[in-house]
Amino acid sequence: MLNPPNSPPAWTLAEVQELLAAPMNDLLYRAHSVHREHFNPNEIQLSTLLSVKTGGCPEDCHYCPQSLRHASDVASEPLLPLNEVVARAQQAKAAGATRFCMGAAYRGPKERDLARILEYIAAVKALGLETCATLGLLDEDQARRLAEAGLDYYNHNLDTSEAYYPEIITTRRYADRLKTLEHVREAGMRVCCGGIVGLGETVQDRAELLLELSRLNPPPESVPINELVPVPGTPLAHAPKTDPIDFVRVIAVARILMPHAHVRLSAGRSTMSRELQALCFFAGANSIFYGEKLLTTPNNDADQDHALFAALGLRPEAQLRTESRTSVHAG
Ligand code: SAM
Ligand code: DTB
Ligand code: SF4
Repeated sequence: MLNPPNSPPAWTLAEVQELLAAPMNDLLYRAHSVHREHFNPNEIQLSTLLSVKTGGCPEDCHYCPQSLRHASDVASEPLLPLNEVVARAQQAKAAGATRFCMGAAYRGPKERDLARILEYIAAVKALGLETCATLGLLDEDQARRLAEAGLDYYNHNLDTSEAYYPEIITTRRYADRLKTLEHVREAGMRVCCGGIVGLGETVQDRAELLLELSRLNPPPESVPINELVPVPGTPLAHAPKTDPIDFVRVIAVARILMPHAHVRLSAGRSTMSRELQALCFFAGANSIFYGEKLLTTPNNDADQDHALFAALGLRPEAQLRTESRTSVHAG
């Protein structure tokens, strides 16, 4: 699908760089204004993650504890049984999540595993949850089958700029990721695509990533902005911590460039103060990963998050709306 004729003009790299460098109050004011135009500023969407296939990944992403090539403590485990995935999705729904995201440590899914993943998707969707999966590279046929099974979103991150990508991942190309995103779109699924801040990238790399995300046509419906979780044993274990102000700038610019997207404050949240998270929400983040674990690393626990929502007057997006949108009712 092409941009409609009345869509706003595309951003240039210089403009995005200017936004990232703008006086903070100007940037926050602008991002928050865009946010209010398109969303209820006091509502937040909750996605729960489950690693359905952990570790043993052949790729070499320098940030990732699940790569076979790094000496992290994450062991390789087999694909989870269907009943375990359904039980975890039921727990996520009972805790208030509206979306359940299943992650697998693959370069791309193998046929035998895909058959079981298609079963997960149908079963999770039947609970009245939105479904999301992140399984690495897909071909056209795999994307079509995932969509047919009821997959609402596919998460596939660009992670960083095209120029910096080979410094972080050498086992696949940026173009491979873009191709998978095309297959996901052609199959009719919604796209969840974002990146990581703190990989040693420059501000220009951040601008290029944000621009690339905004130029996906159409832009992603969900944009996860991760802060690197430095995991012992990975090549980025000792990467310097990102300045929190610079992290908020990335959130704000994502909001301005992709006004209709849910911008997700993603990995890294467990080491962020409540005040920093509040600033991210003001800058336009309106989604989080919810539940005590991301894929292999800890996340904030639900009680902490509810206390934060109460302090900020934030309301989780209602499940009811999800159910009416998907026309599936809880069993
Ligand atoms: N294997 C599939 C792939 O890479 O597309 C799906 C799972 S992979 C773990 C999903 C995403 O998690 C990556 O694209 C990356 O953005 C994020 N991620 C992985 N390790 C991370 C870390 N240590 N810190 C922050 N984000 C991380
Ligand atoms: C995304 O952008 N972040 C999530 C999800 N998509 C799959 C993953 C974060 C992983 C953090 C490291 C870990 O827990 O293994
Ligand atoms: Fe594998 Fe995904 Fe981790 Fe890369 S990010 S090593 S592809 S699990």
